[in-house]
Amino acid sequence: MERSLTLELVRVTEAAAQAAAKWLGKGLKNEVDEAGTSAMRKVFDTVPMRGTVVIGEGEMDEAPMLYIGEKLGTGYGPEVDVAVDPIEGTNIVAKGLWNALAVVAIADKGNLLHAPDMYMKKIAVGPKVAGKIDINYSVRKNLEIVARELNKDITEVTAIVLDRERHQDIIKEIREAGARIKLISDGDVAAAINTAFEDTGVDILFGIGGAPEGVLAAVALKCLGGEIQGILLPQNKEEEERCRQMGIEPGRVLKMDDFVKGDDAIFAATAVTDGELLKGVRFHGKMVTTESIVMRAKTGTVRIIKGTHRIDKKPDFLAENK
Ligand code: VTB
Repeated sequence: MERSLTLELVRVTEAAAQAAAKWLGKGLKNEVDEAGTSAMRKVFDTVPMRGTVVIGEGEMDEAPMLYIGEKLGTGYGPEVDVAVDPIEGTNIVAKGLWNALAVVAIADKGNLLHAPDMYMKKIAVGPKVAGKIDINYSVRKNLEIVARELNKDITEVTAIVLDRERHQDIIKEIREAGARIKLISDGDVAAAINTAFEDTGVDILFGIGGAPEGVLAAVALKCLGGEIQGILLPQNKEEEERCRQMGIEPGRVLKMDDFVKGDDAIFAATAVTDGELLKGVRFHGKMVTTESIVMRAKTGTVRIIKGTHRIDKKPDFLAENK
């Protein structure tokens, strides 16, 4: 896959983040999603690739854009699988909270797990702990491993968990083990990425989130040398059947290579709102600033890119303040 695609993908996430950021704090999550999705879709038309959406906004009959199976790109260039979450954390943006991202990942055709939209139990860590944890160990045992590998006392280890009723037991176990917790309202992709950066103060992600978000996090962690493990949690017979059709028996632990085969994959994300790693979109009259991360698994190059955008010189869909 051409390395030049890395920068092309940042343009895609920058556009989605800028469009969605206009809706910050308005309490309108559908509008956040529509703005991000439509801006992302338009920029994809300019990317030199032959992409097919494998993780997107829904099935063809339920999503107008970026639906599963949709073809993206100019129609020239490499054939790739595309996973998108135009705005990971629409609620976050609607409330003006932390860590909403516009996210895209691509890999050689056939290499991304086509995870259906269902729940997945996850555990994720950064490079120093990768290869050491096990989703089937107890929470305490995994925390002890993190403490050992990071050379910390367990009381200094910080776990990040979605603030949900279903996580009461995990939260209890983390507290009983003496570790620290960050509870988040949404955004477990950013949470998983943050485990790979010491500065963020986040060491391990536990809990149940969306399976598509698990695949996006896996591409990012592959680039960063971290690790995610997941178990699909079908909620009914139909979801169980979908797992079987994919060749995944319920309960099977998905490892890095199940999420993304090989290492020819690229991940890009732009912050819509502020987070531990990236600053959110800022508006300064005709200028908009963005912060993005883009990385390539093959080389392990990680770039944090600050962008300054002149909206008066942009296509109409990005230049409402023109
Ligand atoms: C998580 C979170 C997402 O969905 O995956 C969550 O990271 C899981 O679903 O930002 P529930 O909201 O049902 O718990 C999001 O919140 C939204 O996609």
